[in-house]
Amino acid sequence: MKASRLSEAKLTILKIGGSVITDKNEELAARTQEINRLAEEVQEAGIKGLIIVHGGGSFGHPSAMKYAIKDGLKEDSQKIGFSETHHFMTVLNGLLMDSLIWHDVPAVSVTSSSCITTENGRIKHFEDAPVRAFLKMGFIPVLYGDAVIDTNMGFTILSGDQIVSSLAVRLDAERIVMGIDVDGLYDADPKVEKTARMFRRITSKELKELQSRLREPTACDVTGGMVGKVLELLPAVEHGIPVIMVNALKPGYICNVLGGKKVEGTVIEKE
Ligand code: IP8
Repeated sequence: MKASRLSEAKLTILKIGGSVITDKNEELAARTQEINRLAEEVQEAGIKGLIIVHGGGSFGHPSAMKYAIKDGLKEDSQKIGFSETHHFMTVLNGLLMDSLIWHDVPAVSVTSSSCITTENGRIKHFEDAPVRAFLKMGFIPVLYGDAVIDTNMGFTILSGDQIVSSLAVRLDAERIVMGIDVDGLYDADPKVEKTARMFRRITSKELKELQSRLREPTACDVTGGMVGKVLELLPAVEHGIPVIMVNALKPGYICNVLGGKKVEGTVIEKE
């Protein structure tokens, strides 16, 4: 569905990676200092027209993996795992919401599993009227990767990245900012390979070629780590929406990029 532009305010969608706000090497380990710093940076940037989407990190992924939620409903014993995964996401979301509101940011949590259903893992129905209305009123909607109902599989895991891409296209966003835990997009995993080279700018065509060479994630991640991320962003990039990948662990980067300043990172563009 092609959406009309939302008032004059240009829309930015900010994804905050699960590996930024949690420690993925431990279960349920929130990085509260990073959460607070990022909330402060969002407040300082003070931009109009912003949606925040966050990932699952060590809150969503371990139980999603333990109960094989992404593979769909196969036996009743998985149901408690669905509930647990969704619940842990609401806990992580609550920590971010607490901090945003404490920092005077008019953020409103929009529960992904209550407004999105998928079909074979792809977004099929997205009740986006509340998100649009919140934006129009000057609120900052906050969504997150979640355990969701799937019309064919019973349920599955929906990544925050697919939500970002879908929202960006539906709402005709001006840009997507991906706050990640490394400096940008590399031709190999920079945490493993010292010779990994970072791209300053890459086109969707080059990205498609690169896809097959990027490794699968090492830490627990049911939605495909960096490979999953770049794949999910392609529809938005091909719609003409640029993606800026920056290191959200570096103080000031998110504030600067939101404020339109140039920061070190990777820009993904159509051409
Ligand atoms: O971290 C996945 O979202 P992502 C959320 O954006 C869950 O891939 C529940 C694992």
